[in-house]
Amino acid sequence: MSESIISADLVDKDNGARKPNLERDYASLGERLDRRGIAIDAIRDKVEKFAVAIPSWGVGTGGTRFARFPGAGEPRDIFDKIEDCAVIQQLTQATPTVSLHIPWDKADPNRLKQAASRFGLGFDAMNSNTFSDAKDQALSYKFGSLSHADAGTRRQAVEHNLECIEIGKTLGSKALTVWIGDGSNFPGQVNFAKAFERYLDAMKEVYAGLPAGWKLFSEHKMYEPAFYSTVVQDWGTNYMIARELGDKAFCLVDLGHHAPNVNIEMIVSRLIQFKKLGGFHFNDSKYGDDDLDAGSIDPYRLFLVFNELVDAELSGTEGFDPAHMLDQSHNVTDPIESLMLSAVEVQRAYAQALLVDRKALEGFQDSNDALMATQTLKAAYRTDVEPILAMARLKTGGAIDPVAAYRAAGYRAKVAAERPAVAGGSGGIV
Ligand SMILES: [Mn+2]
Repeated sequence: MSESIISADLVDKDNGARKPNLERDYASLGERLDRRGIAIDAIRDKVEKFAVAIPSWGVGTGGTRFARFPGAGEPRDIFDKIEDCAVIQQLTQATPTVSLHIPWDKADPNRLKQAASRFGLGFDAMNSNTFSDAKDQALSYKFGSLSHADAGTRRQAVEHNLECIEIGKTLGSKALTVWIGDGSNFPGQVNFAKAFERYLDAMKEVYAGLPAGWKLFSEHKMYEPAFYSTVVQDWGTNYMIARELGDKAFCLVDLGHHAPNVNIEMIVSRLIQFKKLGGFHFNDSKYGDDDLDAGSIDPYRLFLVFNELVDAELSGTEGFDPAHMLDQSHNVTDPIESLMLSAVEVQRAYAQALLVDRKALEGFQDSNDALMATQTLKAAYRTDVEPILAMARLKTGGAIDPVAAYRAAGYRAKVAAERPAVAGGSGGIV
């Protein structure tokens, strides 16, 4: 039995007050879904099994290029971060794993494993960092890492990735995510082809170090911190990388790493079709890589992404097993509240996508009935699935209203007293 940080009595009491209304809402929605030929319990069962990983860096307060305003009770180290992640999992029951960032979260792997298992948490993908210089690092990444012109710097970056794999092996992780800041700020600064060739050669060395059963995720991003070109700038380049490296290499899609208006759901479909979709970094954005809470700006886009995922899931696409992770920066909200609600938003998009009448949709597509085809998607999207999500949480021991239970528990005030404010800390802009 794993430990609970928030008092189970408090959660029970809060749930008890909300349960009668939830049961009525669930029954009413169940009746309406039944009329559409959908069994509500089957949807709830799937939602219960749906999980999204929490990034360790997400529980700290983020920042912008201009400033970072630390929040009260911020985690001081990875062990505090694991406790915050345990709170998110306890109340949502949707986030059973944590994704670590090395070197930010570097600690004795056995101690890390012990700290997480206390709360029943596991570890998701390991994230390497060659986009900033670690303390006492021999060679700088100012002008790149895996694509750097200097062989010694590339070697150092490869070794760092191999070290992340080693740590991950002890933790029970099964994937390495590589995102690099490599690129250029000025035309002519780098030779595009040579830089990409150096990157591929370096990644081949990292790939060779993958243990059996592991996956390697490469993450594309069109700009920032390099503002003229990046080495892994788009999904096409990302696909080439995954193809070049081999069967264990997949593309990771961070929703914020595209130009405004790009059709991300179509990218997702392409990567599924060619068996190279590795997983997601969920977040939302208005202008660039804003790292806002999932579903906060364009929930319909999130739904459309899940429409593609559910389509692949239901059609039994071979090898389809994408990783789900949040990747956000919380500048003005309590990160725990944002992450709880974001996990729920991702679940919501999944539940809505499960409601799409796929047989009807196919018929409308085949008969070129554009209006009814798009209305079929809208009918699923317009359905308020909150009772399904809340019932899934209640059934698995979470909170019907995670934010209300969290606030009632006074967790933030409690940790603010225990964790004195520290200067600096790592940002969350990745
Ligand atoms: Mn990301």
